[in-house]
Amino acid sequence: MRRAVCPGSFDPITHGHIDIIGRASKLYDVVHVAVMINKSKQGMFTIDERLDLIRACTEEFGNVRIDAHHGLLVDYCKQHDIPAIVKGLRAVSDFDYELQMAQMNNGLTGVETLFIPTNPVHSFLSSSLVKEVATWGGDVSHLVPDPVMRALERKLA
Ligand code: COD
Repeated sequence: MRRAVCPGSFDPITHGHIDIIGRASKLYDVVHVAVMINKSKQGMFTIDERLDLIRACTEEFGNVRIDAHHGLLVDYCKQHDIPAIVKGLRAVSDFDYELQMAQMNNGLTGVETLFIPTNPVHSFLSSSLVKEVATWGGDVSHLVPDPVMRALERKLA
């Protein structure tokens, strides 16, 4: 069984994330989506809310498993026998940090990182910008799926 993990904060999941998860789900038998818990970073959505939104937005793929993990990504990979991390790359600005993480993770346990280039229509898209624009009343309905849009409206009401 070929497994990979798409890790992230997913606060909240956007069309950019979903595009990468969907493309990974065609390449692997099972794709784990792991919400990495960072206790020093206060998110807009709780971990449970993020998991529910990811579940609602990835059901269509049929081979996606959703988890939360506190700790190192390489430990999550070890626990679930996952040899590959799949990440999306938006721009050169992503590359520097992603390369460092990929090399660190590979040095720690030998896990490989594979990069999928973002769909150009999502190259400017991040969860942070979605939250900022939505907080100030801007329309983000084209950037996130309906369940996320409804959850944002409830949060910001
Ligand atoms: N298009 C394509 N891909 C996208 C887009 C987009 N518009 N937006 C996001 N992505 C992809 C990127 O691959 C990104 O890496 C991933 O989705 C997740 O994005 P975010 O913003 O939800 O999550 P990040 O960047 O905050 O996630 C960082 C991690 C949580 C993955 C990282 O910090 C981590 O692995 N932490 C665990 C602790 C650990 O192991 N630390 C040591 C690292 S060496």
